[in-house]
Amino acid sequence: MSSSSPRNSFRDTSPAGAPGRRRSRFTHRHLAQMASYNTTCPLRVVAHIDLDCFYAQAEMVRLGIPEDQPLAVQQWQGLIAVNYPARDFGIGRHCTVTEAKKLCPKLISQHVATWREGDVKWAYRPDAAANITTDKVSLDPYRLESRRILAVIRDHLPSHLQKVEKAGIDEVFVDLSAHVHAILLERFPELASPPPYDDPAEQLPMPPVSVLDWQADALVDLDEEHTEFDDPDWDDVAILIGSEIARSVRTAIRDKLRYTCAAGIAKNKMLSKLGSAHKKPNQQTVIRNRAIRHFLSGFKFTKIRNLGGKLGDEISQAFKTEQVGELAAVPVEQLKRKLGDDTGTWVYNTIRGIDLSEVNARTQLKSMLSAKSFRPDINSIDQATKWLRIFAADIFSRLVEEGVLENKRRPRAINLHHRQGGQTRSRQNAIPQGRQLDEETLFDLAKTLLNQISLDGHVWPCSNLSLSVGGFEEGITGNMGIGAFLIKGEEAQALKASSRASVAGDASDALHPAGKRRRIDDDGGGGGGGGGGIQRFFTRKQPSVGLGVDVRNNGGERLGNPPSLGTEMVSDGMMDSAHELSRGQSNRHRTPITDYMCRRCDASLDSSEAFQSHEDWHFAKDLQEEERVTPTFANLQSAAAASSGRTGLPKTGPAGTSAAGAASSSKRAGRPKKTERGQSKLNFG
Ligand code: TTP
Ligand code: CA
Ligand code: CA
Repeated sequence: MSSSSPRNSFRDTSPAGAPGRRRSRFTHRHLAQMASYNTTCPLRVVAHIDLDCFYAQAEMVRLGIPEDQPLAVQQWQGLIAVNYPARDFGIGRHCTVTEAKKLCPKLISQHVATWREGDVKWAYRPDAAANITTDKVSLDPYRLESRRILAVIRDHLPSHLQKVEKAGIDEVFVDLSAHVHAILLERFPELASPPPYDDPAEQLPMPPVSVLDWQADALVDLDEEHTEFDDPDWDDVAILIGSEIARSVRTAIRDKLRYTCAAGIAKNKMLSKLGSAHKKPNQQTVIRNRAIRHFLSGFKFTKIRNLGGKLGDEISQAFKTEQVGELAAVPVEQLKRKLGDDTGTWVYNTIRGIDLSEVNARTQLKSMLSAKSFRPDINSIDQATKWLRIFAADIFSRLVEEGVLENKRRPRAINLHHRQGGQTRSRQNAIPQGRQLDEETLFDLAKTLLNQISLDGHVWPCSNLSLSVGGFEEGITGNMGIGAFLIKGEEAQALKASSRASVAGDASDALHPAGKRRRIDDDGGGGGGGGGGIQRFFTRKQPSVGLGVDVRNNGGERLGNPPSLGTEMVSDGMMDSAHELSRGQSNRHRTPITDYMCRRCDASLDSSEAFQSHEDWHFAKDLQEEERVTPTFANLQSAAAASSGRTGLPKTGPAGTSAAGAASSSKRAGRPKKTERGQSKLNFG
């Protein structure tokens, strides 16, 4: 997009040189921080973009189905995605196909594509639902669409000013800070001049605008003590520009690929994600910094990432509330006393909308997995071999997309996991380097691993098989990638250890150096640093299958499959930072395949959201530790105060519980009544 295109979003209705204008709350340093994606920058702008009813839209686009036609995507007898017209009939993921058809007889229920035993390619088959024993779900069509969408997003943004994180099969975070920074300097040339006295701590001039023309579909109302008569400051302007960019990205996706999506625009990942979920479908929600408190205070904190589950339970018991607004009245010291220092501080910040997690511009896969749970169990090596053929074809077709034929990237390790009732066995092997990797090679390697497993004897019946590859290596040229000679530390050990046998409990041995290994029964708040560690809140599920890769259903989102569904596992590697084979994480997955595991502390998370938020917590904690001298995180209140006016959420509890709250309440008095959102004439001078 051209950052210089004229906009009507700003109108300066101020008399020239209006007297008594205050300076901005932001400094030249804050402005400069935008360009370097500093996560503590109070002018930061992050967007979260999430496709509407993604698999359903993919089928509608593929089949050319009119937008108002109710449609659901079926997997065996269950539904895994439901379009919005079908939702109007009360149809949801919880319905079976039969129930859904009762609710809406004209519903189109399109079964997902499947691989079929003996076939070499996945296909959409009219009889798939009846063939759960011989078919395996293929999510390739959605993965491909996901890539096309990502490509449109990246093409649309200036290549040198983009930071895009694929956060799921149908969603991305985009840190727009540097892009917005460039547009700010272009539209407001006064910002480009050096600070007075060359002092970056000097405040910026106020924006020369008195009206911001928000076109957003949903603009979250301001906090009680803010009104639309308040002057906009640079954070408002920045978020407005971010909103324009998000809108133009959505338009590009719509124009080029016909998909609609929702977006949230705010100052960090957590808020932007809550924003995109706020109004669906095909809308975008803007949460200005001055609206954060209002926005969050209406939430139950259990809806916030990582505050569901055990931690949420503990908090609600300790403080007798589930409301953010009420918890916000609890002083940080009290939170720390009950929850430990780290967690107390983290909770305190999180419910105030503070989230310093970075948008990770990683979009590359770290592992791929293809798996099948058998109903009924399979009983012979012949049957298993047929599945290995499918797994090899499935994985190879994904490797081709990743550029394996051009030697852009190739995996170095292959794993096979076998489950028999409660017992699991796994074998790993190195993938020979130095010659073109092909499907046959993968198949042969898989057969070798299966043979090794079957040497154990008593391996039938088998209830689940999964094949995975990982340890990707970049840009190999020539026959023997130089990378093969440059494998470092843990990775080297992982490869050396290849082909070593492992069974259930010690499955991690084969790929992980002893120092990094964690005991499966290690329940200690270990990673969290003792009593206060957040990890203690995450349930550890008994691991059953050892495998160091991403294990998810249906493209990696949380699962809501009816119990009768065959369990399919696929990986598109989007959570793979946590599962990278070479990183020394716990080498296992667990029977309930809904789990995510943190590579740093072994915490087990039950959704991708929880996982992300858990990673964010680590990040924030690291930051806190790095900055012990001038603590940034715990004491972010000053930064937050700069960006959101002040820190505390509105006091709903006893008076005087929060200094910030007290400060704000005095300001509240005598404010004019709220006016039309965003469009109003703003008062200044
Ligand atoms: P979501 O983004 O959670 O949901 P959605 O895109 O279908 O609907 P919304 O408009 O509310 O965002 O998931 C993205 C896709 O992931 C979804 O289309 C199908 C798949 N998925 C499953 O297969 N099983 C699940 O339990 C969930 C939550 C998603
Ligand atoms: Ca979605
Ligand atoms: Ca999603």
